[in-house]
Amino acid sequence: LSRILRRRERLSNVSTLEDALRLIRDSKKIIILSGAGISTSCGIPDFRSSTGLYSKLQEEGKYNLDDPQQMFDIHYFKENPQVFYSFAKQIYPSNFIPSPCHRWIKMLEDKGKLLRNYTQNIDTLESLAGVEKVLQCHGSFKTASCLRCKTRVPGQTIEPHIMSQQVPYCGSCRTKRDEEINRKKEMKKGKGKAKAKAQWDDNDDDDSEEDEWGGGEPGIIKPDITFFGQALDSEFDQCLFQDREEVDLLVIIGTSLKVAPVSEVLTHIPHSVPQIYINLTPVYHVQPDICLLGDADSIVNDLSSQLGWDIPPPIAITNG
Ligand code: CNA
Repeated sequence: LSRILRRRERLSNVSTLEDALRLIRDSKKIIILSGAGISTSCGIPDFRSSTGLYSKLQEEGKYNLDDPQQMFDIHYFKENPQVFYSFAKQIYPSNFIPSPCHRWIKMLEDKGKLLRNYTQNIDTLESLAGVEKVLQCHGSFKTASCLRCKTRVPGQTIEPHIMSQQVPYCGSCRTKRDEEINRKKEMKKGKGKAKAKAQWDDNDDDDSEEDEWGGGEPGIIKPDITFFGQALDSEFDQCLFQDREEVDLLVIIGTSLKVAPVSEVLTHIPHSVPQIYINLTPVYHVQPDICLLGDADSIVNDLSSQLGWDIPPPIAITNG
């Protein structure tokens, strides 16, 4: 509480749209912390809104989940990968066009004001809008990895599986397994020559050879999006450690701030750094200095026009 009171006292003259305009105009090292709310206008539902994915999953009930969050839970995924793959094409980024919010972030970057965009989104629309200083804190569909041998492949490799709702298995594991089986077969052949003819029958057992490889199928491939129960890439800590020394304004857009550790960015930057929260719905578990409630696209459009800044127009997306 004392921290909140100190902040309120320090920012007692900061509570209006004019203050937000002044802060954005004067700041040179802005961190943008963004979430699913900046992509809803692109047609990608968020998680927690009344029309979001969680209520949709609950309403549909077809996946038999105890809790809609299980869809993105790593332990559940390992046991039931087909559930995620029967759903994944609904969130796969294809044919989406960046929103005014994405383009607003790009505009701040072009003006030399963006320190970094920490996005929780996995849709890569920031990159599509041309933002370079972006950290995809929860990964993306750009790459995918084998849960068993950790081999990483380009995301396009599993696109056909996502579209046809099939679980992809690792080609690299398969190759390693086949090589191992062949190697053992060769060894046995060599040994067999030196041994008495009566023993060879016992050695010719493919199943036991597979078991020695480790058993089972090749690993499941999972898109490199962070599931509940998975740690964030260490790049997140490194960037935050570096940026906290430089940041002069934190702008939080379109997030419920319910997912840690990204939600904790607010407490990891110095208390002296002002915070502006732009969202459809208010938050009660944190106290940003300025809350601008409403549709994020309309708010950033409004802020820009009042500052006399032009948000870049949508980029033409061409197939291929
Ligand atoms: P969330 O918990 O669903 O919160 C989204 C917030 O955005 C809510 O508070 C909404 O009120 C708000 N919101 C929705 N529409 C608008 C709008 N037009 N203008 C302003 N605010 C709006 O999602 P978070 O991002 O907070 O949670 C982090 C999760 C969501 C991450 O792990 C993401 O990977 C995950 N997610 C990402 C996407 C995506 O990549 N587009 C989509 C759905 C979920």
